[in-house]
Amino acid sequence: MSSVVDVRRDGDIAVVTIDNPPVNALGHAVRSGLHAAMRELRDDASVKAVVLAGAGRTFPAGADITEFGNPLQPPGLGEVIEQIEAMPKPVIAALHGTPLGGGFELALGCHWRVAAKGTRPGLPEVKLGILPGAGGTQRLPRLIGPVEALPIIVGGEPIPAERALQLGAIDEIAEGDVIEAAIAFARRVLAEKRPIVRVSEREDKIAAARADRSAFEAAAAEATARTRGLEAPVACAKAVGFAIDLPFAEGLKREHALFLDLVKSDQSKAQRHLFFAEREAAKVADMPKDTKPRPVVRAAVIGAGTMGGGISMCFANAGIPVTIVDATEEALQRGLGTIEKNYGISVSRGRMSADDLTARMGLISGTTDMTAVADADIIIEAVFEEMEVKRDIFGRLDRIAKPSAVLATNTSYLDVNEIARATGRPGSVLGMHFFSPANVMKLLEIVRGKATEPEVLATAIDVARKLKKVPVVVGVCFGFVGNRMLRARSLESERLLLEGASPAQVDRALTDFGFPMGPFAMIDLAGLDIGWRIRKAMGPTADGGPAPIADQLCEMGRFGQKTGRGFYIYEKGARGGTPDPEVAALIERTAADMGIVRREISDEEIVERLIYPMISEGAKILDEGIAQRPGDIDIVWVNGYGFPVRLGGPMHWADTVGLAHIRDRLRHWAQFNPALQPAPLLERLADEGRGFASLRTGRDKAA
Ligand code: 3H9
Repeated sequence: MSSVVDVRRDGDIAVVTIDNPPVNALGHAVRSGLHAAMRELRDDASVKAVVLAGAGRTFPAGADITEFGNPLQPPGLGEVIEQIEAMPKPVIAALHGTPLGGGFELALGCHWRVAAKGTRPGLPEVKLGILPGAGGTQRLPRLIGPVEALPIIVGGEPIPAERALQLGAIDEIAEGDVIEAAIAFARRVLAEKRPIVRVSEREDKIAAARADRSAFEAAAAEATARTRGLEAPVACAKAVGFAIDLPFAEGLKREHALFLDLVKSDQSKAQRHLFFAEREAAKVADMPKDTKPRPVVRAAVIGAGTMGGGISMCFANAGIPVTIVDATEEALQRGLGTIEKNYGISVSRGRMSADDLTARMGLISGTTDMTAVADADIIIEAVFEEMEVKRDIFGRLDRIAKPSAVLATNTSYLDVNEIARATGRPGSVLGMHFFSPANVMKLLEIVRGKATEPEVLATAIDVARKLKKVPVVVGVCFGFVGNRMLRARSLESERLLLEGASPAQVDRALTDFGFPMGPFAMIDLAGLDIGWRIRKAMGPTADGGPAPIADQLCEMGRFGQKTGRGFYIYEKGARGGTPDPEVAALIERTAADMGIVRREISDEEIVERLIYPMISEGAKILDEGIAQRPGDIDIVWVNGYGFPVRLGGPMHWADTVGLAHIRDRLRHWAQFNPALQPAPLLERLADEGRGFASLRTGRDKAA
């Protein structure tokens, strides 16, 4: 018997259990184990029905992604599923956990599906740049209807068991143990002599779409309207169309052909890289294996401003009570008011119920009395960026907080070690750098100080997961990973203006590249005054280097969207900004004053000069150990700054482009600006013909 597929008997019912931790992925051993077990059970006359289940935390969560890219070892998953569907005796899937991708496809090949409470089935393949390639795009539409199947396949989000039941994707939600419930279901099927239901033979749910495709077409257009250059969502919709237009066997063939094309594509490689990189980014190589996070049942946030408010919302959303402390009653009330208003918007858009709003506001309390944080397990400081203010706060927290509390700062560039030294317990201090708006953005840079204890780090990572963030552990330096690389980009973006580009051209080159927003639209949104104040306080190289245009705009009171003017003009009610001739004239004048002769600049040059320096900075960050792996940098940029997912992040993309090419182009630009000299690590890897991926310490899973 296979070591990953167990068969036991319960009277005349056979229970087949897949046991391949951690998520019962359907790798070669599982597929061949299933294949052999099903053949035996088919031929065993004493077996009247079969229950198929997963051991441990879930029914299979999909094909084994680590096998992608290597030649397939038979039997293929599609073959195993067809074999199960063809069984002459009832096969009932007993689902629990997250039956995803190939796991859900396996369940669709069974004749009935019983699910435990809380099961979340789905077809998330699209997020890996592929489509369900083991019959999912052909069976799900036949089971629940193509219009209903479409968003599940194109969107990739798992659905709650209740919704799956409503749609007919599952047949029963079990009250108690799901395997027992599935066995009882099988006995009922046998007693009632119910005919076996093979989804591939069902036509009833696709008949309407066959007669009139218009509802499906409209749903497909809506589902693929905002795909940002991704191929997989379009292929998913196309494959669902095959279910309507083609006989099952033909549709299956076409689905598989699309799957094979996608799995080879650069986009899918990039997305699979991001899948594994996201899981690795929170792992700390030198953390002792037995490190346990401390329990966090109560949180506190210092500062009721935009960041503090957003962070507090994250805790309330996760069901963790949070106390906000601000110096004045007025600031506190304003902050609490903003939070309530933000939740109100969610309610009015139907994303949240009024009861939820009451419940979440009930978890948030405010005070001007710092001693209220005494019982908090984690305290996050989110006041403005001034070292002295932060040191003062941490000194006070040190006297008030309980000994086991984690003390975190949300600074975006200040020295976490220096902040830690303001306390008598630097081991309890670290950075938790949220991105704005904190209640929306997924990224969380967890900044490990020199003294941060492993347990404290583990607690921050655990809290990040509870807040549904994507944590990336980074080291201390100016701007950490994200803002330090952004700085390399900002430095060049103003130079491009002076040399001949317009803000609109620079922004368009980057949105064409795949960013949701260009650098100047982004500064206008964030406010030009932030960088201006930093440059004034810390010298012109502090924030993105000298910025003569931005500085002059600020002196004119043009702080961006909030003042209606920045690099662009913002008319009331208009969505984006429009170019401003006054800004164009200012740029020309400044260039002339600086003796710069303006010239035609190509979009290609813009991309090279904005993104290659970021990559070079990324190489320095790796060399210094600020980031542990190139994939960590990719996760920061994809989740915090909108780097296009289809390119897999800056470091992965750099490998695709080729490091030798990037080195050569940076050397070329360095003739005009020595700061663009390629980083030593980039030089070395390029000389050796290697990519950043070769630096990975873990096994190269996503290859
Ligand atoms: C597919 O099915 C294609 C078919 O349509 C067609 C075939 C022909 N394979 O996320 P976690 C690892 S495509 C290999 O930390 P959680 C993961 O790397 C697949 N490994 O746990 C991690 O390893 P490590 C469609 C996998 O509880 C460990 O398991 N399915 C796979 O937060 C724990 O994972 C999907 O896209 C896999 N399929 O979340 C589902 N899945 O410990 C992908 C996980 O070494 N998986 N691992 O870092 C998920 O979404 C989440 O892992 C899941 C659990 C929700 C299941």
